[in-house]
Amino acid sequence: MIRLLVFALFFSLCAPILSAQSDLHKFPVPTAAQLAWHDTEFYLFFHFGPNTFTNLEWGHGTEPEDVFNPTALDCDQWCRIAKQAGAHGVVITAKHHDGFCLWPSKYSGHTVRESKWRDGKGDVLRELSEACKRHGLKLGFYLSPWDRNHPQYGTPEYNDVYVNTLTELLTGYGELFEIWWDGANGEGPNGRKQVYDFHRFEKVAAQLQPKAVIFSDIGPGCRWAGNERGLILTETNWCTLDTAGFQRGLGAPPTDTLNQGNVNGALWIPAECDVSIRPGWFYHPEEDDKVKTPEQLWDIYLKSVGRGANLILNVPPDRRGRIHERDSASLVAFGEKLRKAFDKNLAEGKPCRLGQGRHWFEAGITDENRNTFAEFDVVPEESFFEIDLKKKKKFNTLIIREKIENYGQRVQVFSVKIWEKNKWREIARSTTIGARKILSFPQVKARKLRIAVLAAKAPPVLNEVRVFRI
Ligand code: FUL
Repeated sequence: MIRLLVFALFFSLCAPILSAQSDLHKFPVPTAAQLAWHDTEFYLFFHFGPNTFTNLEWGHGTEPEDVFNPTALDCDQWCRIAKQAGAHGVVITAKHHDGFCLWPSKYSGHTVRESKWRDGKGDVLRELSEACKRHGLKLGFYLSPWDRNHPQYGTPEYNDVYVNTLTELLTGYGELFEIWWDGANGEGPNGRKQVYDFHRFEKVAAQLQPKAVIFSDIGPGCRWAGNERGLILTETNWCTLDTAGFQRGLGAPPTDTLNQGNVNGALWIPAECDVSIRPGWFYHPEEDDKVKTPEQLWDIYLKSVGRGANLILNVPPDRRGRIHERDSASLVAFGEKLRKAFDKNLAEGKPCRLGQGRHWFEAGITDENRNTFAEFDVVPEESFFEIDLKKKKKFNTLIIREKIENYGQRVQVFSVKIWEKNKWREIARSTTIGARKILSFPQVKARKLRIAVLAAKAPPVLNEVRVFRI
């Protein structure tokens, strides 16, 4: 029996039923900041600092400040390319493990201020944050807890230093969408290791930038996806995770758990896939011919964003302080492919009905309006969405979204069928959906298609289906 079918447009009428339903299922759900983060989908990562000039990946922290000397820094160029690539934001290494600060921090003696660059008056973060505003990109900062330069590293005072530098970043450059804490934790200049006061860092971040999502192995905002290839490795990706007993770095959950999440995880901590467009995170001239192709980027996109995660793609600026021509060519071509691929939604505004047994209901999930949605029971073979494309059309890709807002993630298995030669033929089957699923299959030609949920943690709530020929 149909439990409920609601459109948010009639929300006021249905609200009592809706809340009664929702109370039945106390699943973790995203916060407002996490919802906005899910919609940010794809952004660029900039690893930039002394390593760019010394050809290292992990600087020692002893590099003279003068090595940092970009000859033609152009953050507008970075942002233009990010936009053309289809990215919605950028994250930069404000400080990597070598401790060098790309801004003139009051709490360090190892910063742009101590370098010759712009006569010690430069601030990369200022230039980037202003460029982001001009180009309509969101901004995030990577602030490495591990610091191989700071004299107080390895003592309780370093936690104060970290809080102070974090405060500078969170108060000096406008609104941030993400704060990045990597898991590496080695020794500082005195051979000492640090015990980080992450609890305090989290509190400071929540207070100063409540809309920023914190990335780390275990969140709290979003989680590392367990590999640096940018991939959700299987079709399954739960936005929920259990973190009790785990820590960042060596004490993190196993990488396959980070990749798939926990089906009944207690917390909403969705996956972010990180990968570099080159073999290294920092720029190395000898890698100029190892830039990933647009096709490789597309494959990564489908296996990260397409599997409900976010994608952070590293594009390291070179010694001029510009994105290298090879990288930009690849990114621009990828961006074009992305725009073309999802340009024409064949299902837009087409009739979509929810069928269950002999009952049919109109379902507002083809209207490109994320606020309309439909909730239904799982009754294989009897309960499904049917979309009528009105004419036979060729297609090979679907985008499906669950209404994670208020409802969380529920679908465990779903299938897609088309009406062909007077019967329904299954053309694809997959597992989780969550924030989004981009489902590809060999091209078919059909007028009608059905999406049925075969297993779910609770009555599924979908709010969007789009159909494409890519
Ligand atoms: C890791 C770091 O050790 C790498 O240098 C890089 O920044 C990567 C994104 O995160 O933890």
